[in-house]
Amino acid sequence: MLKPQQTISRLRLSCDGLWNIKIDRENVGDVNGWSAGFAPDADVAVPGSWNEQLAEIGVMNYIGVAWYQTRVFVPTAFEGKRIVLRIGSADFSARVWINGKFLGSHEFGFLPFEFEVTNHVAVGKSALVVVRVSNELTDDTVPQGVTAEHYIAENRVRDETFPPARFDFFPYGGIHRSVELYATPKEYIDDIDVQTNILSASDGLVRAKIQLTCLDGATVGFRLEGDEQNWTQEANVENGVAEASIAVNPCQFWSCEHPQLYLLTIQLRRDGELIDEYQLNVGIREVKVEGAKLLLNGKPVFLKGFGKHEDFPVLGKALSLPLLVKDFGLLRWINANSFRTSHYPYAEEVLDYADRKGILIIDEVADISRDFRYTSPKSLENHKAYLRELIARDKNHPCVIAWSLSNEPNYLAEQEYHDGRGDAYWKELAQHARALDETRPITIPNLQRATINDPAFNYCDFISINRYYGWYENPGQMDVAGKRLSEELDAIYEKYQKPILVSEFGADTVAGLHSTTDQLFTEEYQVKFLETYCAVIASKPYTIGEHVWNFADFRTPQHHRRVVMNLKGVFTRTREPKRAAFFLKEHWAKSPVKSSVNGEATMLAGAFEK
Ligand code: GCB
Repeated sequence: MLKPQQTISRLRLSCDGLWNIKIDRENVGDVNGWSAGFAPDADVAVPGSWNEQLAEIGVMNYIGVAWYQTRVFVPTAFEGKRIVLRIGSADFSARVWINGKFLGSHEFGFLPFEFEVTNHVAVGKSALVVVRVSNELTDDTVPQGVTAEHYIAENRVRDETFPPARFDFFPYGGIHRSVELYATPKEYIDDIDVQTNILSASDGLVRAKIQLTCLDGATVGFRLEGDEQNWTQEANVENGVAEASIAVNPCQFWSCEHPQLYLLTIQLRRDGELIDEYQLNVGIREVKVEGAKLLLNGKPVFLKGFGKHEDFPVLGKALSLPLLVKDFGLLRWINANSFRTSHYPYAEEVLDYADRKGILIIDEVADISRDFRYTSPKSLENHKAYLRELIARDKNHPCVIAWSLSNEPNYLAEQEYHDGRGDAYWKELAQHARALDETRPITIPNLQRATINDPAFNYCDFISINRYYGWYENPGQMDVAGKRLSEELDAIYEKYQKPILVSEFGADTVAGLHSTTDQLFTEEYQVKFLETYCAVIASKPYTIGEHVWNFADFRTPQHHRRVVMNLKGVFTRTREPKRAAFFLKEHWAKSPVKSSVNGEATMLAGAFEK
């Protein structure tokens, strides 16, 4: 799915701003006809989560339906064009109307969706947009939901959180990313699929496949612009498709140190006349898993970074550009080269920025703590559809180096996972992922309770493990923790012979709390925890990276083990550094020289672009 863009043939109109909201606790909005407009309860900022923004009207912990509305003036410049309404994300599902006309629904959170509205609006007049948003989740949704009834049925009252969630981050509701009305020509460029290869030290290849809504008789021009040179090609449209293979020489490959982007301009023409134009940044690079290594452009790369969250006071899960710039500045400051979009796809603006800054991204499906007692064929179907939408959105980003299909399945160690059902599930999902994108490795972060016999490991190109020895187990005993981590890493490598990323490890830390002895929650203990893990990881030739949990403190549902937030951040929620930040900055400044599996020393790539 192409992001809206302003070009010579396309126009964009932001619908962000202050909208109206009406909370629908009794779910009566449909019968009361709110889709045609309603008397609001309050104003609400879009993008924004309703929770903290409107806490004072009683929606801080609200799980349910809320109706949004705004009026948008459709400019006369949109006359004669195809007009589309696009919502960057509405969490976790939405139904949309324009001028009272039902446009459709979207079931997945954290992903964009759009509807053509050409025939439902009048140019030169305003249109009423109504969106019914729900942050409810069920057994079949991605991610799965949990209710008080589940807790009782499972006899696990002690695990209860409020609001109920199957995951350890706050289930914010709302329209979290930008809403736009955009216009394209009636015949238009529908999709672009770019793949790149390295042919030699100075030769790169860009293969572009363009989907068009017009059939034969049209041509497509391709122009690839480098800093000093341009390459052009022309192709005929056949059955709605045009393709080009552009050899780039001399080629600057995209990397962390030098994130070179080439600007690809696609022009659709008929009889020499320009119909539509779209531009895309292209990074020429290759990612591969070979033996026990992760290779970027043929060189081993060691991932230094974090699991993150989209989370900030008042904003909730809303996109904030100042925060984006701040976070990338901190990543650079701390010498990180990567992060995982734990536990859901982040805003497209984040990936655009990572392309520019040379940050490597593991892009995660919002499937969290999947419980196989509640997993049905419908769940798998939804999971596959989610992955399809994610890959369609993010496939052209050079920063995306891997797909994470899920986080920590088998969280409750239910036996249904290990009786063949887990294996069959991942087998089918992994096949699906590879059919959609054969160029990127896949992984599924494992938790210890799923054991080293986790069926997910069979289908991963590299293994990811989330570990908390020294925190949830062996608290205060980092010597025991380091030993257990070391033994487990060896056991996993011996069994699977695949490279391993330690994709989570961390300790809750109250900024400003200190101790001379090993004491949970102190800044010193967080440093000792991270030092111990990093030393073990560095001693293993088959490890390909360390992602600390978490970049910053983040809000969670209420639970006796959380003080409002998960405090495992290396930065506080408002981005002040804890002591551990200085440890990591120094540790990551040394690009570690690790002994490789077959004995020779390897200098690892991945220092931040200077
Ligand atoms: C995990 C989860 C993450 C939690 C973290 C924790 O394994 O993947 O979502 O926040 O542990 O701090 O418990």
